[in-house]
Amino acid sequence: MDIKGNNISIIGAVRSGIGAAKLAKKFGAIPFVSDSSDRQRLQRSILQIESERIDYECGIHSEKVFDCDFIVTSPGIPTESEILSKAKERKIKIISEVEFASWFCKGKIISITGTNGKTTTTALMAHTLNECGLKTYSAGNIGKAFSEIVLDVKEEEFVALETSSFQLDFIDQFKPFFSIILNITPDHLDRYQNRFENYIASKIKISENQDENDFFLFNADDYNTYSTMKNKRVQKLSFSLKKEVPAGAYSKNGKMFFSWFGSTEEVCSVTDLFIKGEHNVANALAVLSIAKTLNLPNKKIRESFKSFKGVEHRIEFVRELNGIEFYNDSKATNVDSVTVALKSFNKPIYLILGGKDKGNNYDQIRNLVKQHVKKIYAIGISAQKVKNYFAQIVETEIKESLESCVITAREEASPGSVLLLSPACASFDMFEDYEHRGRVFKEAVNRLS
Ligand code: UMA
Repeated sequence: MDIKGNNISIIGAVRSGIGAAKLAKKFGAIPFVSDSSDRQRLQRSILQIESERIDYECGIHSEKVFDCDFIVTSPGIPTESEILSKAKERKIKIISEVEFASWFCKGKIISITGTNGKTTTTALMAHTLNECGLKTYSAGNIGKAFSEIVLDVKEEEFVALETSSFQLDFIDQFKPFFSIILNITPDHLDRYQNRFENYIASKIKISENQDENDFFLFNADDYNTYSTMKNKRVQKLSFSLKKEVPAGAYSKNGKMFFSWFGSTEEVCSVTDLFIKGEHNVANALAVLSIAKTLNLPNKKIRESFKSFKGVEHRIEFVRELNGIEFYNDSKATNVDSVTVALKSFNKPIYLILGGKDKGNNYDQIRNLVKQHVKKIYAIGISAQKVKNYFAQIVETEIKESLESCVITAREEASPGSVLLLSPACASFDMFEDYEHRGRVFKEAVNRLS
């Protein structure tokens, strides 16, 4: 794609925005970065932008944004935000940062979306393919902008790209070699006009440009992942925890199988997988489907499943103190993820819940909370909503900070129980992002003596 001499306005000046601006400059375009946060909040970004001699503004989105050939937007900018609405009114082309980066990708993209399990699957995918000798980068929503690594990727190499619905909202020609939808349950409804079908439509876009040379892998146990799929050209694979599939992977009687239109082989046992829980078996089946489609050896796949120890902030064990175990599940930004976390323990749980609510309905975890949770500590701007809902079922206390939750839980919890941060909400009311929230939690836990 020739962008030489193009004026490109980039909205957002953190990971995606800076990555895109540097990439644009490298290919001879003239980037202009605009971020509505103030200078103080963007200190680190500004240092980078200035050192690259890239033009920028902060604290405002001025008219200058519209003086461009097209806009590259960061995933954190809501589709209905003032700046993007105005750009749409003026008929300026808007693309997402992953779309932009994909124009320069020489290797093959494995794009992974889904409401839950994206990060673990992306990390396991990169780990497995690398262990099998295929150089694979991981990028995207997992924490590293695609633009930052795209030029490192050689033709014969792969990128496991965690792709959120926010990143898919403004794709145009984005064409992965493998696209994967792990599952779709209601999430981010505040960004999708409270309409689940809009969120599904955003996820399904992952495959819209794929053709007969590409593969679409869906979850045969989750109707939403394939029901609205209209692409007839792409080759379809699926995975299932419940039934045999014609092409793809499934689990049966504690074993994982790969099938390819009539021939089936056993690849490994469920117990080979170090990371626990049924949800992780499903994630591993997705990885296995891709690894076997690429003809990778069973022995290496098995070994990589054994050696993969999981990802930070996802039911991450922090420490044990006086018989109380502390777990960081800051990545649980929706009710579905909390369901998975609550099912992963058979010990009494002290649960930290709350933050920036995205339209949560807690009915789904009502019974689980009743069965497993001893007490809830409610935090963030949704603390009162959490208390209103749960106080009838279990003791619920509003707390001002994560640190005070940790200190109180340490006093109140008895040996043999778990303190779990699994907030069901976004973090932006109190923290920079869920990773920041997880780090603050771990620091508080590690300070206990
Ligand atoms: N901003 C504006 N104008 C606006 C609104 C926001 O300028 O109208 C600015 C803010 O002031 C801020 C910047 O936009 O400075 C933030 O943009 P961003 O949130 O997109 O920041 P990035 O660092 O680029 O992070 C994004 C993803 N963030 C989101 O999707 C919210 C990161 O996913 C991702 O790792 C990163 O790109 C690299 O690809 C985070 C996330 O929370 C981890 N994702 C959500 C999730 O997992 O639930 C989807």
